[in-house]
Amino acid sequence: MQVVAKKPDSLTDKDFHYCPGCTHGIIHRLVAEVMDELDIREKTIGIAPVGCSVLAYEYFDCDMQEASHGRAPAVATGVKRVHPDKVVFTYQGDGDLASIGTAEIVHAANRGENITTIFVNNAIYGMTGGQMAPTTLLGQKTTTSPAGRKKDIAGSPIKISEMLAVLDGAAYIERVSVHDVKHIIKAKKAIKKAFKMQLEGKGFTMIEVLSTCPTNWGIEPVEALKWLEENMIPIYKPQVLKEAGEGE
Ligand SMILES: Cc1ncc(C[n+]2csc(CCOP(=O)(O)OP(=O)(O)O)c2C)c(N)n1
Ligand code: SF4
Repeated sequence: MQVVAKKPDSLTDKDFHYCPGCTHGIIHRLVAEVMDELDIREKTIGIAPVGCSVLAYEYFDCDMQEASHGRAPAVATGVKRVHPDKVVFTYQGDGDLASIGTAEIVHAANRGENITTIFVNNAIYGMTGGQMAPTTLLGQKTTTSPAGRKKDIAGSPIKISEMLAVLDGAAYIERVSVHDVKHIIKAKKAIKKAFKMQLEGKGFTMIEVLSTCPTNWGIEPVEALKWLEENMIPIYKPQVLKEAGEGE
């Protein structure tokens, strides 16, 4: 029988532990497909975060290193500096990257570390049952904002990609989404471009991927895709935030 679709070689055979409808699985697949297509699996080192994707090291079939809360960019910096010939990426959620790990990501981007960050923004801490994250939308109800996030108490959602784009060391920053096929195709192109730029030594690259958490949003998987489109896209517009040109 002709094989028309298969698991990428850069994913292990292990079944994902993610909840039904969680788009972490789609994002894992896109990263793995890019590793396959660029033929870099044997020289790639991924850094796993704390969060629902803490077990990413079980799923990516390349060398993996676990980092403690928010420290993935610092760990990636060390790994890349010791092994400049390797492709190094971090895979981090918004609770991990935009809160406890804010300092690490800002300074890694500012230093222009030649690493790639996959930043999964689902507007919540998934792993801990749905705490408010810095990225939680105004009015969004979470376990720690049961009446909805209020600007006078918690401020507005932090737009990390916009923040990092102003830093000289950031070579390429794009925000993408995976709520429908059109956006998934675009997301893969962006991830591939980021890895390619790392191979060319261009400096810090980050792809923010808007993602779902049906479990802690308290809605069904299909509804979650719609919720993302209707509520997250207007605040977190998918776009290229930074693309450094030649000579920059
Ligand atoms: C205020 C706070 N700081 C640190 C932690 C430790 N911690 C546990 S899970 C987690 C990240 C989980 O959320 P996220 O990164 O958004 O990934 P998700 O689980 O949604 O994929 C962190 C930082 C915490 N729970 N609360
Ligand atoms: S809790 Fe949310 S982010 Fe975590 S696996 Fe489930 S759906 Fe995904």
